[in-house]
Amino acid sequence: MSDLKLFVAPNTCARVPTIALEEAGATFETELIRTAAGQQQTPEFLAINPKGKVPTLLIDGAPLTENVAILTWIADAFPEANLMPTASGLEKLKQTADLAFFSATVHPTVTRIAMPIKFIPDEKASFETVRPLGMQDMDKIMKMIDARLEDGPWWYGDQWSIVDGYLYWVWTRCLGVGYPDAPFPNIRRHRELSDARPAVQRAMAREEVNIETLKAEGNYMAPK
Ligand SMILES: N[C@@H](CCC(=O)N[C@@H](CS)C(=O)NCC(=O)O)C(=O)O
Repeated sequence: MSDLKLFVAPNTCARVPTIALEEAGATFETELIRTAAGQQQTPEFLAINPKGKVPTLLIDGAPLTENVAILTWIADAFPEANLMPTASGLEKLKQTADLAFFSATVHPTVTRIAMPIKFIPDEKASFETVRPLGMQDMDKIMKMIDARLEDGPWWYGDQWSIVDGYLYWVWTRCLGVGYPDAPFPNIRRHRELSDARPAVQRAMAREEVNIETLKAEGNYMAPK
């Protein structure tokens, strides 16, 4: 059994591997990175991940970065947890495409909605321009995802997978900054079912502890 440490920050995409590890029943430690205070850019953290990002998973002390790789590693390391449907050849590559879709298409759209200030260094202007355009693109994405879940409840039908963990993070992140859920009944159902999963609850409880720590330190940046 590998020694696992996951570098995390609340509300970020580090929620996805946290859920995956909880679903796998893994024994793991999380370490909070204070992103609002710039801890991801310190020499100590950059020595672990030169990209200065969470999540980063230390596997027996060796860092693995990028959600697509981290989630794939977790699924392979805990086969009995069935975190992805069994597949090979083209079907396996389609699963990689699903993870890459969330990482490379949906996540950057989340950033435009949730952190528009990253694109225009004027908060008011960013809320008035970047966010609405991000919302428009997100509507197209969510419409497609909602249609995919019609026969659900999960991305791959009856079987929960780490793609569902990814959707859960994206969706909750969007709702946290006022994205409307009314037009997407199947994603709403997905969220309710996800909230009821003990592993998701344990992952969110870990985040809650970190939020309280950040608040106590004055380092918490609430979504707005
Ligand atoms: N492509 C990376 C993206 C990682 C990423 O953007 N992480 C964000 C949090 S969601 C982060 O660390 N932000 C801190 C920063 O950019 O300073 C992945 O999928 O793992």
